[in-house]
Amino acid sequence: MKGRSQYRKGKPLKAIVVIPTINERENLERLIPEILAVDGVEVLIVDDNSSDGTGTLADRLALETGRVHVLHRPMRMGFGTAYIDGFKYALSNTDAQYIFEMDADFSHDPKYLPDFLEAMHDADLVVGSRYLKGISIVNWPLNRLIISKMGNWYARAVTRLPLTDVTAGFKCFRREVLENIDLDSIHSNGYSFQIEISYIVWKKGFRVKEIPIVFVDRTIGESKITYGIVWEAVWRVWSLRFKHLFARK
Ligand SMILES: Nc1nc2c(ncn2[C@@H]2O[C@H](COP(=O)(O)OP(=O)(O)OP(=O)(O)O)[C@@H](O)[C@H]2O)c(=O)[nH]1
Ligand SMILES: [Mg+2]
Repeated sequence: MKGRSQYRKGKPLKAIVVIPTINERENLERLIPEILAVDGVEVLIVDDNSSDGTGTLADRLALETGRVHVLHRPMRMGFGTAYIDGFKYALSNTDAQYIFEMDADFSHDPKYLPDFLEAMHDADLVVGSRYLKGISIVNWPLNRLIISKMGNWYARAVTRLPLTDVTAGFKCFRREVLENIDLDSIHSNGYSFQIEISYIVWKKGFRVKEIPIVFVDRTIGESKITYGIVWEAVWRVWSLRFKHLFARK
């Protein structure tokens, strides 16, 4: 894998936002300037050889801004492994104190980045929840909402993870958290990636906290969710529960 090395000299970087992408050119073009408007924040795009030129756009933004890093992977390999590769890159190539997960499709509004950073003062992982204050999801069809709600209830019942939104994908990790978990032990690749990583962090005894976010369904580009991803989450929570049942915290 190749990528760009650290740009910033002297002052440690406050945060890096890791964004996995498949065909998100139009979204990325608008999203990156909004993220870079936040001081002390850089972006890492993990692109799986998008056919719409997302990777080329990311390279151009890297050159133009000096605050964008790009990891190119040869083919679509799932967003779970994209995050793992992105985290490893962020740990070895930057000195970022905080490492974010974020989707490229504006479901995760960059306006919340300062709220996350504020919440990190007394937490090791902050999760942006769609269910902390009722239901704050805009434009989802009812069936999608029901699947998400039931999935959350089910995964919480099996794992006991104390979060209102266990499949949430807008998150911020303290650097030390990612340094202290075994990233190679994570094998989930879809929704269950989000459940698994929060579960491991919580089981290790780190402080996990939620803040409310309003989640807006994508308006540009196509969803990459498949039935396979949903089914992976259904069985994976049991394997998580059993794997960690006898493990030390
Ligand atoms: N690198 C990489 N990125 C991916 C892959 N699958 C999805 N993504 C990205 O992961 C993020 C989340 O994917 P989405 O399709 O938005 O999934 P979602 O948000 O759960 O589903 P929707 O609400 O339908 O959009 C987006 O930025 C995608 O471009 C993958 O296999 N590799
Ligand atoms: Mg999305």
